[in-house]
Amino acid sequence: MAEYIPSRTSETVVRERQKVERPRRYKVLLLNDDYTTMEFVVLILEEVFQKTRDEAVRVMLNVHENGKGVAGVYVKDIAETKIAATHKFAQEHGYPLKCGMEPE
Ligand code: TYC
Repeated sequence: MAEYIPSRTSETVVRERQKVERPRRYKVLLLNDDYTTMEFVVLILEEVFQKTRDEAVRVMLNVHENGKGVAGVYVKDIAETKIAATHKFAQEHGYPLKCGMEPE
């Protein structure tokens, strides 16, 4: 939107107002599988997604029962970093745990 600002002289200064948009956010979705232990998923939710133990157990059980669930909502870079950390941590411990992301 153009904003007309009278200057001290007789000219008129036109300043383009920048549109400041909230960065798009992404849901990080945790996927269920038959091999990763419940305790390990809870640990991931505590360590990577900064959940309390109660929240972590609730999210893990939701994923276990429904096949997938939201571990957290973040801007793109952070979501990607958390997914990479989850996959690395799981792989290092021999678990097939997977997660992905989708726009909020
Ligand atoms: N279904 C797993 C089990 O019974 C537990 C689990 C929960 C695995 C959530 C992955 O994202 C997951 N051991």
